[in-house]
Amino acid sequence: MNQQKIILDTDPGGDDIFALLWLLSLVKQGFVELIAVTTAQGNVGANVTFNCASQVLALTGFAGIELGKGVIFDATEIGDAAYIHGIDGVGGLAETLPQVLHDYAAARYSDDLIIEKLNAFPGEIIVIAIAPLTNLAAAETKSPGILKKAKEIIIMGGAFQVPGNVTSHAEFNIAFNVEAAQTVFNSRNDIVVLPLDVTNQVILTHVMVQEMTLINPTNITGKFIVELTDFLTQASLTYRQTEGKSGFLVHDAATIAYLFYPETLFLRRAKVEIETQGRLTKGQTIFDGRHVTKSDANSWVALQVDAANLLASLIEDLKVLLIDEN
Ligand SMILES: [Ca+2]
Repeated sequence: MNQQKIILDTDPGGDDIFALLWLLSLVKQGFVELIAVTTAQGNVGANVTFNCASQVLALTGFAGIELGKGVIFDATEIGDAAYIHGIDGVGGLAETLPQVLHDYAAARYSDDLIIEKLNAFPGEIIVIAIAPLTNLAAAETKSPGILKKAKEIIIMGGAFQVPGNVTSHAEFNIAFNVEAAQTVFNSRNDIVVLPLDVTNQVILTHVMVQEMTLINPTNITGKFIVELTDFLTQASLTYRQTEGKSGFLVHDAATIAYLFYPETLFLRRAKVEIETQGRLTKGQTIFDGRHVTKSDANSWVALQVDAANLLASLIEDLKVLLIDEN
């Protein structure tokens, strides 16, 4: 089987964990070779996202996967998202997870890892970025042209025809480090973008994950998924993210759907620009929505989603992680 080489750039907890678990399920099914997980500062601090990713890898039997530590960016005007993801990124559930097996102090920085792997496998690796773009931009700055060596770059970020989630106009991953976002969007002409326009419609619920666990009710990964879903649901309701529906937005998982279930998404060719200055609009992602010739297009932007089938695909694949090895 032709395995797809992937690097996941991520800032877990929260919905990142669902994207990571979905990817690990595809590894288990033989569809993916996960080259590295490069953690990023974002939802919570760099050491917290590193430890969280390590614990999820240990939980699912993938502790051997190399983990990068996030490049530090301290000039952000946007606070982290610990208020929604908990100070450990997983709503206090970190204590229930296996020990951290990767060594933060000894780990390599995520930008160095991205540079090394893209040079080792030019044109072969898909980079999935579901965090602020600090690591990718740092790699591009250190080694200009390096991001062109990826087979494809897929980003969860931005808000085009819907409000933002950190300000009225800006989405978190872009707003956290606007210069980094600009660097990445300038790096090539085929960036794939999964913005809030589609991810706002992808609501994972307790009922969905509870039914999933029936395949093996005592499995600890299943138990963790249900508890994390319940925690994120409460936070989402508090911050009015789901129009009152009991569930949470599993934003980052949309990137995995694009790759493995592309029939669930409808994309538009566009030139995406990042507002890096605006007093009220800093961090906004903008394209020309008129039906005119697209000069200098740099992206494919998802604007419609078949959320029911995306979520069904996620649930069916996660079940694979709940089956015990003999
Ligand atoms: Ca994320």
